[in-house]
Amino acid sequence: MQRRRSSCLTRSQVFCLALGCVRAMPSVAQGTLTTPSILAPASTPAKEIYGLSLFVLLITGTIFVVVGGLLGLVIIRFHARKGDAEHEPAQVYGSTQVELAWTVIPVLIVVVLFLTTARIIFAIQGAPEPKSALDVTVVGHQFWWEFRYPKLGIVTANELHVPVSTSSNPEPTYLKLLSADVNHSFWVPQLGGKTDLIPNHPNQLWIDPQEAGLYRGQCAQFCGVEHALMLIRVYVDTPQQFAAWVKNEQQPGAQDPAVAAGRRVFETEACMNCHTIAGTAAKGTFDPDLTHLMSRATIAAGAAVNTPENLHDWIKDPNTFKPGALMPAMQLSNQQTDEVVAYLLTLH
Ligand code: HEC
Ligand SMILES: [Cu+2]
Repeated sequence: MQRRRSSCLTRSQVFCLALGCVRAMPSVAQGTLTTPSILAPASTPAKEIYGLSLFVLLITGTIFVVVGGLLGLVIIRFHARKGDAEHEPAQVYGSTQVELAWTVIPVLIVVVLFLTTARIIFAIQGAPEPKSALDVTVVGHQFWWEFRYPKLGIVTANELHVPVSTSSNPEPTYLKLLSADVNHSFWVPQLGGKTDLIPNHPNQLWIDPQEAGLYRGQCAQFCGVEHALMLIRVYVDTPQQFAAWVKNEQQPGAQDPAVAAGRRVFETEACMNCHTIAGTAAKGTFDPDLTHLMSRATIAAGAAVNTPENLHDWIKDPNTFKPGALMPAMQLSNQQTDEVVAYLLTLH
């Protein structure tokens, strides 16, 4: 069981941080993973942004080579040599042609960069939402994600499921971004650009992942103590997988009489003031919906793998693997903790 990530970074990880990619960063709950790199886009907006960054790199790279080359040439060819007369070279002042050239050329370059960037921003933001699109409302919370599917009647947390969107069967997902508290930022590098979740200012983001798989991301806006463990997992499902997931999520919570003791703990120890389990008296909407807790691979926004031991440790004291998490340590006895975990384990 991996509890805390190592605090020292390797040189490649520091390099990655500097580049803004989460590439070789350590992560719990690995499984089958794609690399969360901006260099491997898998959805139209991410591809457009990647293309734009290559274009900008090409232009700025060319400027670097030309300026650096000229500088090198001048240093080598015209440096002072032994025996040179000790007087200043001819001073040229006020050449209209030179001044025009170094004003007009940079202005043209900036205009080109501005127009290409603006074109891509408008093309992405202005893309009309097709009828086949899936709507999801994303609510950022300190330090986890709420995902609501209004048309499907589903509420879940931290692990977003969306269908794959192919050219023959386009099914993009439109995310409405809200915040319950402070500013957050939704960023799954392979699927789209960073977009902020701002209180009282709904934002929108769309993705159309073209290959099934698991895509990772994280909150990209400092939002408080545990910001670093506010991870995102996007499961891009095949149509069959997605239909099966939707069907399961639409069921009410399990009602297994064998775990009635645990359910009682849940309903009497304040858990239900914060959490919902559909089909029971637990209707708290402040914190993650637990109706289908066991359908998730991780808990606490990717901070730990969803195992019985980790659930136990989490309920004993959430600070064990997520210092600063806003769930209180509930001071349950060991027996109560075991009972409530046994109950949670039935919530498939
Ligand atoms: C004051 C509100 C509050 C109470 C009371 C509370 N929780 Fe939580 N719970 C939270 C918050 C907030 C999170 C999300 C923390 C995070 O990921 O940063 C959470 C997360 C969880 C998770 C992980 C869910 C997921 O998918 O990540 C489980 C399981 C859980 N709580 C179980 C319980 C149980 C069992 C009790 C009662 C013994 C309980 N909680 C009481 C606020 C609460
Ligand atoms: Cu955040």
